[in-house]
Amino acid sequence: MKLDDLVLDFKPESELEPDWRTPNAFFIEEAEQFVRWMRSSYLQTLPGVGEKLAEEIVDELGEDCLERIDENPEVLRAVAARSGVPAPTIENLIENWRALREERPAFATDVAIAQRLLKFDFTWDEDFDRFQNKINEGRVDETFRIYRRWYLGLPSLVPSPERTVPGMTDAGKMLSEAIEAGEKIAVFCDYDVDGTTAGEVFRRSVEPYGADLHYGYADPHTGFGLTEAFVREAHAQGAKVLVTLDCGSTQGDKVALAQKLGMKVIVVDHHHAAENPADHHLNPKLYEPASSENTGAQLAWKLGAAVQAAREPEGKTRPEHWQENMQLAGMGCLADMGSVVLPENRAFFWHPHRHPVPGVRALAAELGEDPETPGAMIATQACLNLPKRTAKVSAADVGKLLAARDEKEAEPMVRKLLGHYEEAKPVREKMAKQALEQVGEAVWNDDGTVDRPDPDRYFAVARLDEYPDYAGYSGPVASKVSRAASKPGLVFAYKGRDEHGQDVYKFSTRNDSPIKLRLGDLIDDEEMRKLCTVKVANEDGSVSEAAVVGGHAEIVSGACTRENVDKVVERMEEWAAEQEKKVRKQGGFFWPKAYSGPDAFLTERKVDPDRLPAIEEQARRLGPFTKRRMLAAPRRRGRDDRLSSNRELEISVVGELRDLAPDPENEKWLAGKLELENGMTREIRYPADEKAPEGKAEWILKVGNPGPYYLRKFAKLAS
Ligand SMILES: [Mn+2]
Repeated sequence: MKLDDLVLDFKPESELEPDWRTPNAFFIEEAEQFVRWMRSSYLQTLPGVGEKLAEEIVDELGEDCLERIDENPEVLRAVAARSGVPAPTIENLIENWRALREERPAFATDVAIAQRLLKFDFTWDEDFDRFQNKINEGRVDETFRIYRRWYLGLPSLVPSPERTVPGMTDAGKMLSEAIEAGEKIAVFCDYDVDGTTAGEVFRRSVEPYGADLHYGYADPHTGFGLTEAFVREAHAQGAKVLVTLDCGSTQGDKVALAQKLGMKVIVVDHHHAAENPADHHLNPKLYEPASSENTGAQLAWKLGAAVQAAREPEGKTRPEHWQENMQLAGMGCLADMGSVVLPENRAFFWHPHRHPVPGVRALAAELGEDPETPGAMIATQACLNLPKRTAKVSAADVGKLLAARDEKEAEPMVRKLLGHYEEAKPVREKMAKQALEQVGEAVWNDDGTVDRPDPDRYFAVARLDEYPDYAGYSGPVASKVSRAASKPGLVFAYKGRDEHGQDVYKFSTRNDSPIKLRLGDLIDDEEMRKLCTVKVANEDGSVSEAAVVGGHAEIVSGACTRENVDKVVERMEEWAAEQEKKVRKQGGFFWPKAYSGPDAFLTERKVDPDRLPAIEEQARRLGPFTKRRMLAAPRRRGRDDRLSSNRELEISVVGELRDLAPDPENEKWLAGKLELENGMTREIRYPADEKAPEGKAEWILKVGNPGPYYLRKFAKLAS
């Protein structure tokens, strides 16, 4: 296959919307070319099937070979007869086929899925370059082997602990020796889901060796990270080693104190890295570029793997480390907005997805969510994240739930979390409603342009004064604001007056819009740090000042005093304007290579309507396989809805609206039909406050929802 065979038609979205930047978007019209490779690649993942046999199967059974085998595996016998492949090999395959299908619920055979695969691997510019180079060199096979591994989330995608962060192996050895010597190990975890799952993953990793552990958790209401109180407590308990998980990098002074008290310290963190005297400072962000995108829970999993490698006779990890532990780490990663498309993360989400820990299983069951699909556990994660949102739940409560040996043991904690979740939900809703009223909504016009509220400003800003117990919800509210206004959201929530007499606001900024700003860069912005400096109490009663601002690539949270709220907004606007200038100078619509924000956007254009039923069926069968942005959209409870939120796929079709009438169930919508060019119809809804176009138009469908379709006109068409 040559490059000419693949029509890779790049169209920067800036063409669609000249005033706002988006990441590189592209359209692939000829994904059919890939389908054969996908089929063959899929077959090669099955035990006993090599490249040659896979080719024979495709040759013999044709394009729909997987579907045919699925219907009746006996058809494989024809391959044996024809190709001279030993009959026992085929008999084995026939016998195992159904079990293998159970393990791998989705086939990578549909054009639409092929497109998604391509799309996901192109999230980063350098990946795209790599792909294109390989095609140019005629190395399509190799490229697709990479895709296959990626798609299935095979364990081989996971880099070793040492490759993840240099020094991890030695840290594992040190812990192994401490366990051998029966020394007490103190473990301090962050309070969010990434932190609490990190703690539990680590515990499960070293538990088989009888490690003597003492746990502590951060408290968001007194500050972020390792505390002097815990260091002293660990010392009093006789701990000889201190491990900090998902925190610690910026708490060098507490680390030094622990060392002074005779402890060896291992810091495992993926937040902003600073000077730190730890014996092992394991933070990928110490390197430029970062040595890994792992979150705290994944790093804890790697450290656990390093301990196991040091302990096990053959230097290998324990098999269960790749099941429950890995699934739990994947959950932490998802909660921290880890990429759902990064190859390694695919392994964390997909490969072990059948093995959730009992506490998570019990909680998900109560919430009506599917514990086998990490990305589907939206309410479950929200519950586990309560310590971050409200002072009424502590991270230690969550730690206890995650550590439960069976569902019965988990029950009291499940009850407790659910109780507080129910209490918090209406407050969260009210906060969101109030914020949305302040911000307003973006309007998508018929000609493809977007009218954003307050168009001269980069951020949609809301300020909430009445929810001091729930200021931790500023983040999720900022996401909603961002989606509604179609630009980055910034939400301030009043936390109350502290012991120093300061009126403190927590703020969060989130970006679920097509406008790309590397919000994470704000963390290092000097002016921002100055504005977010507040008085904090030290353990000895003295008062000092600290900058409270942190986060990741597209997520920033912080705190400031009442006087500085407006100044923070102003600074962020200024900063965004500078960013835009920089990007334009670098020549275009995409971010420079280091960008690690949300995924590229791709719609398969003008799909042949005859293919729609097959695409719908494929979308229904897809696994956890979508953009985080979509995962974050909460839906009504109920199995169908729940799955659909995880299985969206965008295509466009040409059709005409028919029979539009007010939707009796919701005044915001008109209900009717979309008639496609082949006469097929689909139930649709259309916003009641927009004028519906007459005649044929190109529409974007999100396939995989139980329906009806909510229509969005394809922006390009109008021109
Ligand atoms: Mn984290």
